[in-house]
Amino acid sequence: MKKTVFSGMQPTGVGQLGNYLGAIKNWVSLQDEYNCLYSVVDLHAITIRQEPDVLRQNSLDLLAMFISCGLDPDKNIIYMQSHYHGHTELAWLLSCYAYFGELSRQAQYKDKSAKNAENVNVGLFSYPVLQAADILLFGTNFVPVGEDQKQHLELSRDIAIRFNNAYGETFAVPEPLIPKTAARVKSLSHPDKKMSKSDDAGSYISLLDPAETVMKKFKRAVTDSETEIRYDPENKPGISNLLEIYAVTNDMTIQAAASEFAGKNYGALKIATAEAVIGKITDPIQSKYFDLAKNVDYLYEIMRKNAARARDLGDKTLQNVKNKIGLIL
Ligand code: AQP
Repeated sequence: MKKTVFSGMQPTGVGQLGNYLGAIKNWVSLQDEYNCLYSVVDLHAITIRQEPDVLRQNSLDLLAMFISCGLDPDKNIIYMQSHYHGHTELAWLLSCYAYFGELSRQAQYKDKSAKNAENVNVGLFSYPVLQAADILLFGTNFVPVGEDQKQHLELSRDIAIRFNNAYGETFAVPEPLIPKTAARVKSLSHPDKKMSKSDDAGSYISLLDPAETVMKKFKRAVTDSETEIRYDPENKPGISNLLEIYAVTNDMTIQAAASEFAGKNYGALKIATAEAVIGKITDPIQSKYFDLAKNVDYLYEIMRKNAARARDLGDKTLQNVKNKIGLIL
């Protein structure tokens, strides 16, 4: 029996380099060995105010981006989170097994509520419970994510274990799959922070940036006032970030990347990193994307078909959970 993998991405944009290197690249590598579900988690995105038309477009675009990055929509279940009610239904049930204290300690909640002080809504607070439902709904064994999601995943595990202890073996307890390199790609303008698609455009590489923009952004990347290229994330976060991006984009170790640039200047590293990224994202990702994005009927067909596949899987868990809790089926 193949094990199950689940992961999701918010349609707050079409994806940035950190999303690709920290998550999607690994999703692609898992698709043959596991039963994988990859979701455009639109219900998570609305914890921050979204323009309705922009959200609709971003959701469709992100779906097209998943496929363009190499995810096969027949092999994997690629779908919109909001197309299967099981996510929100299980989230309510699980919220009765999650504690206020543990949710208020989540770093992302603190971070996002500080950034959106005018809209600290309940959804932002209970986001990790919805995430636990996303994962536990399908008997997920592995969750490939970037490092920023580690704390949320711990919470999903705690909820699963708590429920299993109360009602007997119900949920598989999921393990995170966090890549060794590029688990937290940093912002190009603030290399002490992670790269995010909702930050200012100069700080991240969009997967749809044209080659000239990618080159310009890397050339402007913040480094330090020294001249030596070495991997030292604490003291040289900007240079270490570039080395990491260069290494993972070229499928090599950070050590090999650092020795390749030993004795060279910062400009050489910036240009080589930009070229490596351009090589990765322009073709085949962007060329495939621009073809697919035009084919809206095909994207809708995938969405509908795969939501039904997700429903078939998730409904079994949902019924089991309701029964264990004591709801009449
Ligand atoms: N900088 C990053 N480095 C490595 N992995 C990253 N991920 C995000 N940023 C980096 C991983 O991408 C997956 C999907 O993330 P998400 O879209 O659900 O939300 P996020 O983590 O909040 O990503 P962004 O780009 O920062 O979105 P916004 O700006 O909307 O909040 C996750 O596996 C995440 O770890």
